Amino acid sequence: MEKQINELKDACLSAVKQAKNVHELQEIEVKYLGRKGELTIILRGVKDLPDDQKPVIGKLGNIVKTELENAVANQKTKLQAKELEESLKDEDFDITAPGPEIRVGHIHPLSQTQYEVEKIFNSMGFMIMDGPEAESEYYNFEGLNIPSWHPARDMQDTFFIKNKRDKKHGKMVLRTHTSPVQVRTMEKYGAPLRIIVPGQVFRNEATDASHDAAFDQIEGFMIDKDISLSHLKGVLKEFLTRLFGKEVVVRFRPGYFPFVEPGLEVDFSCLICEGKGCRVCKKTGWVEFMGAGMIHENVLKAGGIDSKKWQGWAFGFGLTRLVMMRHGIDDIRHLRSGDLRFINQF
Ligand code: FA5
Repeated sequence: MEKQINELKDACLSAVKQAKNVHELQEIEVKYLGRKGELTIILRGVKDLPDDQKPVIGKLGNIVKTELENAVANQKTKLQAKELEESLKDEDFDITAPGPEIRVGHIHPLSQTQYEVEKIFNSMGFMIMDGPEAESEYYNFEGLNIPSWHPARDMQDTFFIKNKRDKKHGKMVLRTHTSPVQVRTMEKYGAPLRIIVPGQVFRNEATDASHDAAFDQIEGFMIDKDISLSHLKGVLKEFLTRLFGKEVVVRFRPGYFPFVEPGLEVDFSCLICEGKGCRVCKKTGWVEFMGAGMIHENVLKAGGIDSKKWQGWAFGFGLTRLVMMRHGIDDIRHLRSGDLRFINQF
């Protein structure tokens, strides 16, 4: 049997060498090494040999099988390269020409700034929260100290969802601000809290260069013991200075929002003219930035937090307007237009 195996090996190696193409080689492979191939059949017969021959012939058979498999694989590589070369001979193909351009997308300018804001607040110990865009009327208004009869409802008109009701809180709306996440987070985690909430909000408003019906806001709030507006000023100054990479001055003015008391409007010094007055800051030297204030005790109560023990502040600003200012974008509607000529500039 040893002789038979060696003869088969020589025959197979010579056939492999002479194969003219991959197809011929495949036929040779099947003839010798396939399931019904000659070597396979010989190896199957090893079990019927006398015991002293079994290991010797078995070992030889396996060595020959590996050798033949390697020979087939090497020859296949050579024949494939040859076939490729031949097939390219007649083609007008310049192997050195650059390939087609691969178009790589990039992060939208709104998300770019959102991620930067998140990173800065995160490094100051703030957790990032999310909330539903289709929100119950309760969390959007009542929970924030705006009952249905209150004139402050007129400040933010929204879209009411007709056929959907929240199991616990009834009527649903598209949220007009990110503030509903305040009460949701208080209910879930209790005090103390340091949170920011980036998210999309909706208003039933006519659009113009600085107003859209869907835009992005970022809410922030902090609840702890002995918290005051000076903490808010410090946090905002640090945030804006890091975001713009320049020293920024923050100013508070009185403002009204039903869910804070006292309420504030927050401005920062214009970075374009450095406070001297220009078109961007309407010659005032200040840029109007956000609403803020100390969280109203009714809001803490709605969130299950004891206002005798804990206080906190909250703020909310328009991410969309911040992005417009950072990049000098003069019309808010560009940002969601899906126009690649605009988006590809960032
Ligand atoms: C609010 O939405 C309050 N929730 C903010 C707040 C939070 C106050 C916490 C106090 C405590 P306001 O309606 O002013 O407030 O909106 C906040 C910001 O959203 C504005 O300063 C502005 O930058 C942006 N904004 C408002 N309406 C639009 C709009 N139609 N299009 C684009 N941005 C808008």
